[in-house]
Amino acid sequence: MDHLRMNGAYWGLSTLDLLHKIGTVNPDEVVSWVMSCQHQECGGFGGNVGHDLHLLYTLSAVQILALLDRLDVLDIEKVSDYVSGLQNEDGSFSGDMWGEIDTRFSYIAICCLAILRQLDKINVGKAVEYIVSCKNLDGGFGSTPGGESHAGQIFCCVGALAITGSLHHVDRDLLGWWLCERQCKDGGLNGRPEKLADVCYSWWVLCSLIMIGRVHWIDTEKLASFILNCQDRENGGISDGPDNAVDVYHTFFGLAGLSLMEYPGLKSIDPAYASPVDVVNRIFFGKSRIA
Ligand code: GRG
Repeated sequence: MDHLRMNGAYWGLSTLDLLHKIGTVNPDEVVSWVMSCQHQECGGFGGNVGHDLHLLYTLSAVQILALLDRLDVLDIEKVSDYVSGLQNEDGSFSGDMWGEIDTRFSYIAICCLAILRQLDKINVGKAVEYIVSCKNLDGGFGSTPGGESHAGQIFCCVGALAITGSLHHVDRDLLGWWLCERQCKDGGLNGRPEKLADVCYSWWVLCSLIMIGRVHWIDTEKLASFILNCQDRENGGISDGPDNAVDVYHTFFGLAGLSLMEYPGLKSIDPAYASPVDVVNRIFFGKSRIA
């Protein structure tokens, strides 16, 4: 998991914050490690020290710094130049210099630049146009035009459209129908038809339903029970399904799903930015360390 450590840090630290336990880590140590993963020549971040840079790890680094209210350590110009430089002519985004294109990267770039308040560095209209070109007849979205609808990609497309104020491109009833069909008999959600339920879709599906105002179309009580049933009562973590091995990815997305359902004792998480609501409010409305 070495190459994914930046994501692991985002999942773990966000989980702690949702549990009101972020105080258990030393923020200076985290910030210093995050910054040691940055590539000085262009501003992007790798998944670990000495690893290749990619948009995904760059967003995780920015989200971690925002969580700790330490965006001031960033050279905002440099990071946002790296992100915006990955936009292509047709509005899509590549994930890194090797050029793979995917709507995940559109979301990542848009979310990252919004947090850095640098969205004006890209052609937002074309970015939205590309995302809309990945919409399918079933109301869902795929990774590229014509790609199969998948709950993970739907989160990315709906999230990017929400951040850019473009949700009018979504057919809420049609997409809401496809998304609510993801609830399985055991109460859990799957990512596409005929697949098993997996705790991570408690995030990808649920927050998409929230963003389009159709969350009342699923049974949230049954979903909460499914997630709680995937918690390992001995070590506390959450797994993808009942009785499986736990990991930090499913622990975060399980908890984030519970937070979206206003489970007692948890901080609220923002469905579009995938960061705690108070962090998002601090970035956009509050006193943050960047001017
Ligand atoms: C900041 C929250 C956040 C995300 C960053 C990387 C990214 C943007 C989003 C990823 C969205 C995505 C595609 C999630 C799905 C991941 C997953 C479990 C894929 C496996 O899908 P299938 O259908 O297999 O091949 P399953 O396991 O569902 O049977």
